[in-house]
Amino acid sequence: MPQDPFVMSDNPGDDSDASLLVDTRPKTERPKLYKVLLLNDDYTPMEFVVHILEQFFGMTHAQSFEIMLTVHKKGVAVVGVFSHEIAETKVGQVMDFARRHQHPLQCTMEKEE
Ligand code: TYC
Repeated sequence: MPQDPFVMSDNPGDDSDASLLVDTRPKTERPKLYKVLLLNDDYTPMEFVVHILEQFFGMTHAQSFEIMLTVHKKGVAVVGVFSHEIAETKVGQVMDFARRHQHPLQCTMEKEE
């Protein structure tokens, strides 16, 4: 009895009489995350960098000092991971503050893969 609309298929797993296929894929994308990076230079005072990490990234003095030393020794460190908007704000705050104090400190962001 092929294609009789009132008789269900006998074959298990056969969708031929199903009227609805449910799409179970989530409709929301995960927000992309961005790493905020601090770069070393030879001129910005260590205490200035520590202050920035406390002020703009909510770190304790001990955490700030540790990250500052990592940047000083390795050249760069991730200081936080944020949404695009927050990362952009942090980079702007750091660059503004450094420029106002005439230090060459560089702060950038990059997409986390
Ligand atoms: N290298 C700097 C100095 O010796 C200190 C420093 C640390 C500068 C971290 C920038 O992101 C930085 N005064």
